[in-house]
Amino acid sequence: MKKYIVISALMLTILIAACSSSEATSNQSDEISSPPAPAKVTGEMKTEKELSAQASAERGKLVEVQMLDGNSDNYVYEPANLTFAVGETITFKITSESEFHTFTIDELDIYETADGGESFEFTVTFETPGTYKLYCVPHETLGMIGEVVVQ
Ligand SMILES: [Cu+2]
Repeated sequence: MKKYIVISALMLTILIAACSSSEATSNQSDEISSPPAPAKVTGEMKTEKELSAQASAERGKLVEVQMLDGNSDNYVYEPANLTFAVGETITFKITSESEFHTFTIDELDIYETADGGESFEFTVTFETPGTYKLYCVPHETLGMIGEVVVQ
């Protein structure tokens, strides 16, 4: 008796499947004839060249400043006088000869440092015209000063 019920249940399932199979088939062919629309790509695709151009635009012009101390009583920035245009973006590469130095401009909230023999890079966009004093915190009194003019 149990077996009979199981079999008739099976038959019923097959019947239902057979009845709806034509619908299923037509659904399937619909899917094949009209594949889903491709996913939309949002944002701009950029080539590596464009990306590196963008990166260098953000970095602006590279300006190297040596922070010299080799002649122990002569602490200097080289160059010590720098002039930039308002709105100009500059990436500074400061390189210390052999001691710890700072590249400090109080009015512009710039306080960057380099250990002896090391370089450090940072990017600044000059927004306000003016004449700014550059100095090295440990060596200001020894004359390690400079001037940054933004005009
Ligand atoms: Cu110094």
